[in-house]
Amino acid sequence: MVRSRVAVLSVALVLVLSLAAAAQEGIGSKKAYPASAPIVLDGFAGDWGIAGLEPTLRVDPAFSLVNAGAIADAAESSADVYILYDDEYVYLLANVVDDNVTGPYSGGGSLWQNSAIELWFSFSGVPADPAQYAFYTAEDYQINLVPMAGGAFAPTAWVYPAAQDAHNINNPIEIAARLWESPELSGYVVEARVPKALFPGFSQVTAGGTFRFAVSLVHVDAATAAWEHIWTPGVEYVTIEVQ
Ligand SMILES: [Ca+2]
Ligand SMILES: [Ca+2]
Repeated sequence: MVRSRVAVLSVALVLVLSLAAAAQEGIGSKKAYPASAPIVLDGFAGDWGIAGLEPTLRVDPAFSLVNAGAIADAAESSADVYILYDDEYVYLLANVVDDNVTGPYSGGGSLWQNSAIELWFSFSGVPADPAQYAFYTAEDYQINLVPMAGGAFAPTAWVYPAAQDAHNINNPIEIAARLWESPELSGYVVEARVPKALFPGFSQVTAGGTFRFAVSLVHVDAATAAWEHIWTPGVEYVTIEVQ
């Protein structure tokens, strides 16, 4: 009897684990690669050499967690995020689909209310999830990249939480962006680079290293102006393996 109960439990556990695996399918390669050529920050991704490469993480309401508002489909809000690196920099690229790119706010304290891509890095391993600001060390970051600020096209990077404000002096994260439109979709591309020497922990982005990472998008609903938010994998980190 005991044995069969164990067997049933094992089958149930395997089922739960396969469902969890299925829920993660498509979220991306969870890998960061070395840059094979110089990256030029110009809003165009042709220099990234990523043709045929799966994104590091992908955000899509088909499998990501919408934890504020309602996001109907990938045409409303979704993104492909890539991470490359070399000895000096960690390079960040996001191709964001957004049907209402907007940025009325300026100033770091309110930039998170604009259309944004939010990149959550934990190099310390201390915070249990990216929302645990109280447990952030000097090696944990939220980096927001916005194409618009103050109501105009003004690509801006901002580091949170407030304990990391020293990283916002003189804008050490260089950024470029480009708004785009196709007949069916609209959105933006952002490229940025983080200087490893100025950001403790980023030196772990080197061959054989690992770090914890998550991505979220801020979307402002086109009809209601509601602030909406979607996460991959959720309000939690995934481990990225550096190639
Ligand atoms: Ca470029
Ligand atoms: Ca919506």
